[in-house]
Amino acid sequence: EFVINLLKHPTFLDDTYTTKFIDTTEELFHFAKRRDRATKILTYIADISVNGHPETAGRPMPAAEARMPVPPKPRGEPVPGTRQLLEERGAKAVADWMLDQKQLLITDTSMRDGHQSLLATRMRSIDMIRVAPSYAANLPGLFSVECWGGATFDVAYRFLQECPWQRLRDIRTRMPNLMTQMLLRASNGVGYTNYPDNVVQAFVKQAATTGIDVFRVFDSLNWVENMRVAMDAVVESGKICEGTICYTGDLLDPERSKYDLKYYVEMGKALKAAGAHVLGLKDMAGLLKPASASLLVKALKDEVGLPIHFHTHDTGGIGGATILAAAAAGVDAVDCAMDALSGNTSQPTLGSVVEALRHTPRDTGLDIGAIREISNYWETVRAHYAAFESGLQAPASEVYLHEMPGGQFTNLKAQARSLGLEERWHEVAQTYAEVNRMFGDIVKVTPSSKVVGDMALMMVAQGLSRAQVEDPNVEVAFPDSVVDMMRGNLGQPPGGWPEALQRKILKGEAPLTTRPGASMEPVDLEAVRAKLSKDLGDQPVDDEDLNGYLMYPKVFTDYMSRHETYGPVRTLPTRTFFYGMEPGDEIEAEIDPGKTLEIRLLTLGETDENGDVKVFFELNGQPRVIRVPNRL
Ligand code: BTN
Ligand code: 3PY
Ligand code: ZN
Repeated sequence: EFVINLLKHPTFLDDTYTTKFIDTTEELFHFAKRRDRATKILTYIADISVNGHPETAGRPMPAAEARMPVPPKPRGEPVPGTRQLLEERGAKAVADWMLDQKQLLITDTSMRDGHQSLLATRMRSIDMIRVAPSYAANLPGLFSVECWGGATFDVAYRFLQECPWQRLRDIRTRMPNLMTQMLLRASNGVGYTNYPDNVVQAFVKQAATTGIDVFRVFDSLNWVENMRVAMDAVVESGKICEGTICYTGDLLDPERSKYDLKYYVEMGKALKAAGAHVLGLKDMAGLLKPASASLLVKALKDEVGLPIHFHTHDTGGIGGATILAAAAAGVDAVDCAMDALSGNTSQPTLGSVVEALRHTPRDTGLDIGAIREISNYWETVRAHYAAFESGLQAPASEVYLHEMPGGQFTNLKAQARSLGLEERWHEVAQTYAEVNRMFGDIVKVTPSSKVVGDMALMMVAQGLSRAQVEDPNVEVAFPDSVVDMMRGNLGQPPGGWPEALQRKILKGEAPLTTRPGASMEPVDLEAVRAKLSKDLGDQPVDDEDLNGYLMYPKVFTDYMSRHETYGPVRTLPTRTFFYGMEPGDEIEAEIDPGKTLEIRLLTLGETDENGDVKVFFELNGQPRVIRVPNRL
């Protein structure tokens, strides 16, 4: 009956259907057994209300008085911004325009790196989508809004039970004048491993179609050779290719001459030759010191000639000073996070950078009142994510020892906690630094940073020293990720891998020294689509779903099967999503534009002899009872 309803539906006949169409077209489900979306959502709320959400169990709760976040009122219609420049004149014109600007251009990272670095990437789409119109109307002078990519892609499917593509589409339509920006791990896509070239190409094409304007492309070992496929795909899409240098080490330290000015300038030139419109300078750990920023930015400006977009983290507490030094040296654009999502392992504070530059030649021209209003919104949003706060109390100079990326720091700390190593955190940090030296002093950023972290945790847990690990006579069981990296599967670092250690780890196996993608067969995309469609019970699979599956097969199909049970839970308020409802609570969920469910939880029954609980709701004024198992 479902199939017949589908075949008869005008949109299906139209040929514009997708799996989202099925999800959002309720009349298809008007037949026996298949539960409607409202029932699915009530089932989710009932389950969470009875059993709690597995991710927030035992974690701090939001304050009882945490209010529903209210976005600032958009002040009129959005005026044209960078997005129109890109649409009308193209990527090269945007780059030329950047070079012509006197003001420092600002990217807001709150919707990606901000929460990735402070709240374990757990921010839900609804909290972003609701404020997007305020960004468009009140801050039309922003250079871009980083809102996609990095870790947000798999976390959306895996932990938030929502579709990352839908998030992008919803943000894009509500911010028609601002460029959206994503972080792309070159051949590693938005994953942790090297994908076949045609998978990377398909992913970039889809991201551009769904709504990304600026692609920041980096490689976790700074290997330009391994960035070309992704960069070419971005250029081909007509969007902005920000070819990116990852900064590591210490530019002024004569003892660490591997990453010196010459190294970065050469890489900048190679990225320009590879087609970059903009040169990204990505200081993922927050290691670039103000004096080094002056030198580096000047050298890159003079010798490469592309506009430079600088990204840093405030982990050590002087990120703002580095931004000001970079601005004085002529950097074109910088990343900041809105005040309430800034500082510590996140980006420096947007409002404070704007204030610091006011009435100077680099005055950003951004409206500080609008910034404060949006930051106040983020402050109330953040209160609902108390469960995901890291507890980090202060910035620390220890970052110059361990060199962990801001996005990894709190994650690794949580991993250490789960292994019972929390008390020994500073030892983990010290060991992380030693592993880096042992691996030959490499760039540490996803996924290479994860490999260094895995090795460090293993050494601390097993009490192994660097000398023991390097000793050919001591048997060591290396983590899989370490073996994989030494095999050459993440590519080559400058100067290659330390040979003796690599030999010990590979036990005689010959490593790959060429680009991993060059020896991977292309994936037969239509065959994968057909198989996925079959696995999903003959649902049509659109390009977005196909690309989600290609990045993360199991994460995607798990998401789809939970979606079948719980429906569009992305539309629930964040407090309800993580904590359910209490008797007397009333919420709204807009499951389609203009179609809103009004949900009241009346009461929770006793657990019956089967271990089930009846939960009594009112749905749009009508009584509904949902039975869920009590698993506590
Ligand atoms: C997630 O992916 O972790 C969040 C989505 C739902 C998990 C559901 S919530 C109700 C039920 N209880 C659990 O412990 N898991 C599922
Ligand atoms: C990511 O790849 O997710 C990062 O944030 C790297 O800095
Ligand atoms: Zn970052």
